[in-house]
Amino acid sequence: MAAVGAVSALCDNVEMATRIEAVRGDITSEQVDVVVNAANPALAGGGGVDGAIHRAAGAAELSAACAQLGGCATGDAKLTPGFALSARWIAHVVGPVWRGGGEGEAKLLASCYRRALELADDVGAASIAFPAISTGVYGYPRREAAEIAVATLQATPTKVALVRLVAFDEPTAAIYEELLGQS
Ligand code: AR6
Repeated sequence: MAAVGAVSALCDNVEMATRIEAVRGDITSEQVDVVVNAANPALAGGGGVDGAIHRAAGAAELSAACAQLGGCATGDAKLTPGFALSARWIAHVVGPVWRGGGEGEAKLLASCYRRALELADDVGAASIAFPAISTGVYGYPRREAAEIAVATLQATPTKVALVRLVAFDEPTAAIYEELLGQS
């Protein structure tokens, strides 16, 4: 799917000069240094964006790399090469399963965005693309998740110059655009 309706806004943290853009499309096509994957704690692959990334990166190689990592806690992130993706790296994050909002879901979701940025900084990445973590199979309401994504990315110091929020569906894209002050 082609990216349409690109919007952007400068991060609040202007001295970091981090640009946050929302785009609609398939994250596996992103031309960035780091693609973020919405994985599961076993890093075992799955459906949704995880399945798409495994297929595009090369399922055999990526699964073998993931198997070396010993899983990943909810709210944390782990890095593998991007293999056949244009991206050099994949940051596998594990978002929280939505259980009504009273079980620390917001903090865990924010942690995913922070940890992925930290790993991107560790490898000197200039650009990173995020899917709407937890808003598919894991059931996080898309508006609440988007608010956490944007607020966390705006508040987290990073050397990453470009952050792309990749929405797979139009309602998510519209929420990102609204939150970033674009139309
Ligand atoms: N590009 C960008 N976004 C996508 C793509 C794509 N190619 N495909 C789906 N999305 P989900 P979760 C969107 O379910 O909720 C997996 O089985 C999708 O529309 O992929 O964090 C894992 O292995 C939604 O907005 O991730 C875990 O078991 C967003 O990506 C579990 O699902 C996230 O949906 C993780 O669930």
